[in-house]
Amino acid sequence: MIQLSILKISEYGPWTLTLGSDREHELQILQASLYKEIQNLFSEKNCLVFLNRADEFFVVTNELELEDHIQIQKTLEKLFDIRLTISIGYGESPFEANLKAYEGKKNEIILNKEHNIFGFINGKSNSDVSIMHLDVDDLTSKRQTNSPYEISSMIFEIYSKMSRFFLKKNSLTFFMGGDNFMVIASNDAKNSVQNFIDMIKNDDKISLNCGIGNGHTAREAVKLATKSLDTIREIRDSGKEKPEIYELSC
Ligand SMILES: Nc1nc2c(ncn2[C@@H]2O[C@H](COP(=O)(O)OP(=O)(O)OP(=O)(O)O)[C@@H](O)[C@H]2O)c(=O)[nH]1
Ligand SMILES: [Mg+2]
Repeated sequence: MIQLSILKISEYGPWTLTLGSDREHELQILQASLYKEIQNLFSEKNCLVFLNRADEFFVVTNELELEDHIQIQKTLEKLFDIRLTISIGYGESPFEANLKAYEGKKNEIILNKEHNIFGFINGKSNSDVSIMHLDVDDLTSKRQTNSPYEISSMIFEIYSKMSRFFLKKNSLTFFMGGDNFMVIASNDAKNSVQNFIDMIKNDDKISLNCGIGNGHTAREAVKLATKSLDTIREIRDSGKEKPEIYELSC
């Protein structure tokens, strides 16, 4: 069972207008500061925050209770002028958890009124999460013949395909920076990642490596996914034939 908490800035649109037209730099600074603080607070509790469109945050919050969310909200309320709404959901697949969080907010299922928390809490029961860490094999050599902007365009094209492919498997894909992607994965997604790697190899002539991690908390799963990816690199760099997928469980 995976638990997701979605943090969104409350009434952000109208608030941005109060800053006047010369506001973009301020919004960028606010969004970056918020992200830093939110990642700090949740990672201390063994969660990981995934940045979604810069003003919304998806957090894998396996094993967190309502009280943990209240504590974090209190800290954020002290630090920032703006307020955040938290919608929490859980499910067998990451997409289901996202739907449940969405419904919790839409139907105003209040978990804590004072701190704007809605939805459904799973907490510590039956907590499992799988993360896939995908990365372009040898992006460095592509930089010899492609300019920085061309590389970015290529990366975002892969991101778009990855998001569409894994959404069909009830899974959520996030771009982590550089040539790194993470998928909060269902079993179906893990079972079909070879098909995705083959598709990108055929259509775009790009090789991907995929490390998979399974844990009880997000940080545990992410750590194992990255360790799996690094293991693929170690096998490759030792001169042996590398696997494209490697999986570790706690
Ligand atoms: N988010 C994230 N970014 C990383 C990580 N490791 C490297 N990066 C970023 O990814 C960029 C590309 O680095 P690499 O993937 O190591 O370069 P590469 O030539 O593709 O090498 P291989 O992946 O080993 O084939 C770096 O410049 C960093 O910006 C990571 O674990 N997480
Ligand atoms: Mg790479």
